[in-house]
Amino acid sequence: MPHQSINAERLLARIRELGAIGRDGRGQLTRLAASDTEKLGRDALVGWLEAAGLDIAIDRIGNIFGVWQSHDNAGQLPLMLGSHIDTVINAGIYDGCYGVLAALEVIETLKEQGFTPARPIAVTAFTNEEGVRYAPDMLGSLVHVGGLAVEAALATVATDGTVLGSELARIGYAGSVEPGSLKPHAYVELHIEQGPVLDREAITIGAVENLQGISWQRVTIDGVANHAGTTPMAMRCDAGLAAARIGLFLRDHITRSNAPSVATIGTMRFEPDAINVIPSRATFTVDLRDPDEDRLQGLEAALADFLLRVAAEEGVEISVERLARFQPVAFDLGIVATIEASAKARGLKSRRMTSGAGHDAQMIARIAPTAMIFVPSRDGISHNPREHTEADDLVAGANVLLDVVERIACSGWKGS
Ligand code: HGY
Ligand code: MN
Ligand code: MN
Repeated sequence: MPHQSINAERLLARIRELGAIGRDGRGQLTRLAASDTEKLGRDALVGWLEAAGLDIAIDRIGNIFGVWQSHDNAGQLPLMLGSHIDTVINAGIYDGCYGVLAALEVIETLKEQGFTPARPIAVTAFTNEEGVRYAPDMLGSLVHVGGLAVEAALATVATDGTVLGSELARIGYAGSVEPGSLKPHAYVELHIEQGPVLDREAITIGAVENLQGISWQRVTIDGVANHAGTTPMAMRCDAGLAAARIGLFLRDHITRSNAPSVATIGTMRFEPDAINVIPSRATFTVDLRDPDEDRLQGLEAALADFLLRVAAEEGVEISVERLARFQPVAFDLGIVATIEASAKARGLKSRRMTSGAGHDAQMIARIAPTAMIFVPSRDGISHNPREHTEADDLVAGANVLLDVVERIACSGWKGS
């Protein structure tokens, strides 16, 4: 049977159009959760969902749902698709947005082809997947699965001092639907890989079977401000130097361990932040990840021990605040097999793989059979304006999603 195909030009045009929303005077794309620029992206998405004839629902944490349902399947649990449209700072145009827009494209294609799903199909854009402005990341999907009370989530204070609930109300996305009320029969998320594996191996489709654990902490080091010129090295309580030692420790510890763990210090702030003053305070974040929970705990413990050692050796005080902690997640192997079968039938090379990045799928996997489809990221680059995926790969991924949706939304599919 000839394979159906999505409307490639419609999908690619929308990705470009959404990618143009939220650019600053220098042309950089930044749509942080619940910001004015993200509102513009949300408005564009809701417009497309409405034009496609979907029922729109916004829940109290701002998750956006577009549901295709008919009177004869309205009682069934929906097949949920989607991802996120918030971005990091100076972002690429595919992270999250590709999955949301491809999900909409699949629904529009199925509607145009007269497909009658046995269950409703929902497109979802989850709030604050990136976690850049409000921690933790994947916040909207975490609330959706009951992992965080919506009141606590709405009270979250941002790095810029704003409160999430007030910002959602300000941009008009403090919805009324109770989070979690749309219970999925299954969830499939299409996403760019954001890493080097598929690109390096020239493989088009990643059938993602698991996702690594994530640990986010904020570390504050308090030393003593002093004169950069008159203070002998042995007399310093240098918060900046202590922070630098911690970064080096993480890199060397992981290198020695020969494990696939990764560590990132993505934000760092000194006080008083003056060229000729020894820093009295250093505040920075530590992002640790590993596919194995025991190894991740071991890495966290090694860091905690080193913080004690550095505090004693450098004469500083160190405090730690936990920002996020998610264990590794295994996805539904029945859906993974369906992804592989679609790729094979379409003559596309595929491989099973682990997700290095966090995704909303890792939350929805707590309440329903879930899996992800990856397509290659050129040179493995992401969270960077150079993020790029070839149009043919974008279309191929959306066509595999189309097949998987048809398979799951038809009456026969019962999960793995
Ligand atoms: O941090 C992550 O992996 C995701 O991009 N939020
Ligand atoms: Mn993403
Ligand atoms: Mn991301």
